[in-house]
Amino acid sequence: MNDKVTVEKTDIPAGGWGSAKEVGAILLHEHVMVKGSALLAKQNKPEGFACVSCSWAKPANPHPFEFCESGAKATAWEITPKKPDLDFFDRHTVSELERWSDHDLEDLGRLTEPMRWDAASDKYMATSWDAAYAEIGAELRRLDPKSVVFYSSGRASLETSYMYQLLARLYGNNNLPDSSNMCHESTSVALPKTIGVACGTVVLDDFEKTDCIFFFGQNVGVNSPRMLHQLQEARQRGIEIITFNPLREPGLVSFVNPQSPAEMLTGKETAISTQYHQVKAGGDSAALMGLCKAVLAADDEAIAAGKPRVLDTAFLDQHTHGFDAFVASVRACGWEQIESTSGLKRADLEAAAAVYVRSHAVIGIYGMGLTQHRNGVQNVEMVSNFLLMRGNMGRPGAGICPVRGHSNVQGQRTVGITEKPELAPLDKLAGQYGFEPPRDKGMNTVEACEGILARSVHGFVSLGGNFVRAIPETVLMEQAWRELRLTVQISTKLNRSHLIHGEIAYILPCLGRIEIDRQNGVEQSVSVEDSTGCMHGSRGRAEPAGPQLRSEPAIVAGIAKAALAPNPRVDWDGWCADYARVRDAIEQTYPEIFGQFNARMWTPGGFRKPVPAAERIWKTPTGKANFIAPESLDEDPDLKAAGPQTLRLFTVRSDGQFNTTIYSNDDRFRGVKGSRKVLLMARADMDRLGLAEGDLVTARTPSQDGVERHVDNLRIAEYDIPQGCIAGYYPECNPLIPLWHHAKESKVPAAKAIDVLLQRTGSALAAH
Ligand SMILES: Nc1nc2c(c(=O)[nH]1)N[C@H]1C(S)=C(S)[C@@H](COP(=O)(O)OP(=O)(O)OC[C@H]3O[C@@H](n4cnc5c(=O)[nH]c(N)nc54)[C@H](O)[C@@H]3O)O[C@H]1N2
Ligand SMILES: Nc1nc2c(c(=O)[nH]1)N[C@H]1C(S)=C(S)[C@@H](COP(=O)(O)OP(=O)(O)OC[C@H]3O[C@@H](n4cnc5c(=O)[nH]c(N)nc54)[C@H](O)[C@@H]3O)O[C@H]1N2
Ligand SMILES: [Mo]
Repeated sequence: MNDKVTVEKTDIPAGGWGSAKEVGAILLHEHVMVKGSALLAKQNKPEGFACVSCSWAKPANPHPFEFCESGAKATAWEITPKKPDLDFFDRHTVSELERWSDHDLEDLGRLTEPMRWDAASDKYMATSWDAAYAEIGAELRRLDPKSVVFYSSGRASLETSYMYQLLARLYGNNNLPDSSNMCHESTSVALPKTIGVACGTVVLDDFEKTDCIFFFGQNVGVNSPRMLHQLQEARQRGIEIITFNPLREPGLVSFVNPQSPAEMLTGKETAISTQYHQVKAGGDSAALMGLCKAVLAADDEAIAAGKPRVLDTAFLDQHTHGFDAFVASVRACGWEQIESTSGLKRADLEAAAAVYVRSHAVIGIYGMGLTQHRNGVQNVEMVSNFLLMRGNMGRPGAGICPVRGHSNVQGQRTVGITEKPELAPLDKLAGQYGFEPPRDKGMNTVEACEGILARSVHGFVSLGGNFVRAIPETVLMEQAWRELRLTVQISTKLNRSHLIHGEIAYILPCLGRIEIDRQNGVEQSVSVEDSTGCMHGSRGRAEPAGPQLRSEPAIVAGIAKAALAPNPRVDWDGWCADYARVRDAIEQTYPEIFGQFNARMWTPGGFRKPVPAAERIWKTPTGKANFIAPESLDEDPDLKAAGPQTLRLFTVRSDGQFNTTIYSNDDRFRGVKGSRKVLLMARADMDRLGLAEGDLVTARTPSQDGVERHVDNLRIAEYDIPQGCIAGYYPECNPLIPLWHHAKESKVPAAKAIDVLLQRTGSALAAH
């Protein structure tokens, strides 16, 4: 149990010696000291491999070591020589492994043989690739295509993802949920409405030209640390960075560049945020409303004083739609409501707005703190509204910058992984491959879960990821998942989605992106899209973890050939023999984005896809950039709080994890050591609820639907966090999230605002 947990007050900067030490420690833990450090030098470099951690942009002129602590951990984790020994799966039943922790499962190392679950012994047993494909193909042919889901986690390359969406569509559905359904789907719904693109408008160059950065709900020091270089450079130019986050995240407070010898020796920190606003979880729409209100007030004053306008009226007239209605809603909203919903003071919001007003070019950056809310789509629309007021969109140094998660999550969407038929070039695919693609809407992540709960989904194929652990509603979902007829997991490491499994269950182990992918003796490369819409080539550099491993494209092709009738226009074997041919096919489907794909894929800094909003071309129904007035500032209009005892839980990541992959139980930056079953809580709430540091509690979601949702044995730790809010770790707290508790429109599970009640089950003293 977690009785050794400690929480220390930390004020450590991101980077610095702590970071260098962590890189050394993980290389050592994974036994890859020499191999690892040589490989890290190739990370995010031309002719090297694209990091498998985050999707932050890769500069044309990389730093000598264009990697970070998090990227080094992800690399070491993938290239580890550890693997389960030969009879491991013979010694352990699957039911027994279910009791293992997420960390211990993945810490077994790389899976190297295809395996099939054996019902009689309840064990995974090695099988051959041919036998696996044959049975999976036969089952898929037996199942109703509408009852099968093809999930992908955002790591797979553009080549694999393109082949995978084609597999689903040739098979007969658009059931292509993606990890982005739990992530930035709120962005992909909001931005097409406001500015006519589904992605950000900012590129690295804009960081050199910006005057001011607003930063909402993204933990840069842990989740996209390479961006700290841009932020540090901006700060050294005197640029203000204004942050909204309920926690004072060290990476957003200060940074010591581990790649600068001078800084490392002197310990000289760069302060990152110049203003830090500890907004309540779910309070961002209100905070942004306050910012917009203050901008309008400044404009009113300018008019009254006969000074130049604060609003960019020329831009507003020429380029936008809906501004008057938006202004009316801002004027109608009172400061009292803004203050109580955001938890911030009017004067503080006015101070932030004052910086905005005097800046010429502003970037708005955000992450999961905005998207994973009931109002997730509206939160993104509010950032867009705020930027548009002064024309901060589509000009140098200005724009919107959603920080995507997985290293190719944005790219998967670009090449057709989507459940929305209108977003895929179905006519093009029909012509190119001579078939009639399904035109009906497929299932996204939440809808796939609903289908599994309703027992109408029977087959589930996963291209990477750990679906069962990443989704909400853990208890009901795990029960229903076991009733699936077929589960197929294309994976690198053992995880919970393999142990909770269907009647026929396969694990198909694949090469990771860092490994050399040889097809017929020829080394292949793949490509990915970064957060700023730039495409990069990636070539594996490490020897594969085992001779039996197959590449992701080969596995997708293997399943396709076994499940589908032959189609002379789809040359699965030819594609696998030479991935350049897949890129040619991608180019044929998307000529505007991927023209000269093979020739351009090694462009330093990547080649960018067209982003019309970056040129002030608005591909919206109005032909303009649209202001959208918020519907409600209340984060959870339909969740009736169970009274003053209710706390709002938001789930976060630590530096010791990559999503459901848990490297360690420590959260170095937040000072939590020894356990992840911790709830961070304000002193005032502890006093109010009679809880002490170290107390054990059960967290429970106030039930409206008769479903019991709880997590036991969480330990209370005092923390600097807004009153009424508590923070816990993802995925440990996922059993608390009801499936229906998701963002309106985008259906992103609202993992950043979950109402919970706490019940004390043990005291601090009893534990020691
Ligand atoms: N090392 C590492 N890197 C990663 C990942 C990883 O797990 N580990 N995951 C990858 C993936 S898939 C993704 S999507 C990204 C995720 O990267 P982020 O977007 O940074 O996601 P989180 O860590 O979930 O939390 C984001 C931040 O939001 C804050 N927050 C919570 N609620 C609110 C709120 O209501 N308002 C505001 N303003 N802030 C809030 C939290 O305090 C936290 O600092 O990172 C990617 N990179
Ligand atoms: N409560 C809560 N829930 C959340 C979130 C949150 O903030 N809070 N965040 C959400 C977000 S943003 C996301 S993106 C999802 C993440 O959901 P997923 O993307 O589904 O999960 P991961 O944990 O990234 O998947 C880890 C597994 O991927 C496999 N893998 C690793 N590398 C490779 C590879 O190269 N190829 C293949 N085929 N497999 C590989 C390994 O087997 C590993 O066990 O979780 C979501 N869930
Ligand atoms: Mo994500």
